[in-house]
Amino acid sequence: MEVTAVSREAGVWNIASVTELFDTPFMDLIYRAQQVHRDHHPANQVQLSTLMSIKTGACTEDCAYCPQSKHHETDLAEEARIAKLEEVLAAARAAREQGAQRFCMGAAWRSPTERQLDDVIEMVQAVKALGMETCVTLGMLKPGQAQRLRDAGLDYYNHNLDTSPEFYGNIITTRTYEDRLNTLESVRDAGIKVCCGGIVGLGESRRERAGLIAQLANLNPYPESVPINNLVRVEGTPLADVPAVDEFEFVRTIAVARITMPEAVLRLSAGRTDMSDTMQALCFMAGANSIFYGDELLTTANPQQEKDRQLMERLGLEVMDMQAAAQACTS
Ligand code: SAM
Ligand code: DTB
Ligand code: SF4
Repeated sequence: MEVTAVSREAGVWNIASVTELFDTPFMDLIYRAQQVHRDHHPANQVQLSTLMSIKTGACTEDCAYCPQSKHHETDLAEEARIAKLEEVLAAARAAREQGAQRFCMGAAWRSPTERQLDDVIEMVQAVKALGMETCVTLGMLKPGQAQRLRDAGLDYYNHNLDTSPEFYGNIITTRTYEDRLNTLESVRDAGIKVCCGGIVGLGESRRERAGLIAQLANLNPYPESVPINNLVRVEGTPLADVPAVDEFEFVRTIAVARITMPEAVLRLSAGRTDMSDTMQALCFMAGANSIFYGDELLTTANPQQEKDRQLMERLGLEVMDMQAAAQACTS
């Protein structure tokens, strides 16, 4: 059976064409996503990133999903200080021994000060010296700060658009969509690879999910790495009681991201502890090819590493060969 054609105006996705993809019968959509996936990536490989929170909680921003915002009353133990270099190095070494390829460090800041950036730069240099890829997510950056991180050898900067421009105001009021786009531009201009995605299950409609994917796919160029998070509903946040998104709708979101951003590495990100192995396998089938690997995300749980190793073995998934993957993307 022929898969529905999708209109692409001058190579640009719009909400209508992305919604059209979302509306495709499930089997056709997954089939098409698998085809795109196999054309651009090794079919049975998954990239592994380990995440560490280097500064937790007391964040001034009011992101409705986030347990680290000081605007919400959650059970989170806040840390006034940034992690010590030795703590970070110990965690990165352990992650490397467990097989992680990239070490991602996250801080609950609106934006870092130059002093804070000094500390992060030391961390980036030390982790890189272990032979790992590095990623940090520190909030908004000015162009000069992005350049400093690039000079330190940073590989990826994570900064999510989170949702569509239309829905964004329901979720965050302390900084604008434009602010986010400006940081992404600074990161791109500095020559750092962009890790940018969003969250599914904030109470958004399918059209708004399509709006997020269209925004990501229309970034020029689109991000190298795209994390798709399933909302972790944390007690005390305004979104604690939002109904979970239908599982097939989540898988569809992965498939649509795969089709619209063929070369991106797509990360099945937060929310995996609530997913069955079967659901995760469907996400891989739809084109996800990266996970956070480690028993914790920033403040919430992630599947145990042993459980992930077993899942990968049962599915015949291997750790991504980064050199081969880079060649496949440029050939
Ligand atoms: N403060 C920085 C920022 O907001 O860019 C970096 C850390 S922040 C925790 C990184 C990302 O984690 C957010 O953009 C959001 O996409 C994701 N995130 C936070 N809380 C989440 C939750 N409860 N469920 C799913 N994703 C979440
Ligand atoms: C991303 O998109 N997801 C990660 C990472 N980038 C920094 C964070 C998920 C956080 C989930 C909630 C928590 O553990 O605090
Ligand atoms: Fe702060 Fe980032 Fe959480 Fe928003 S998502 S409250 S900016 S840590």
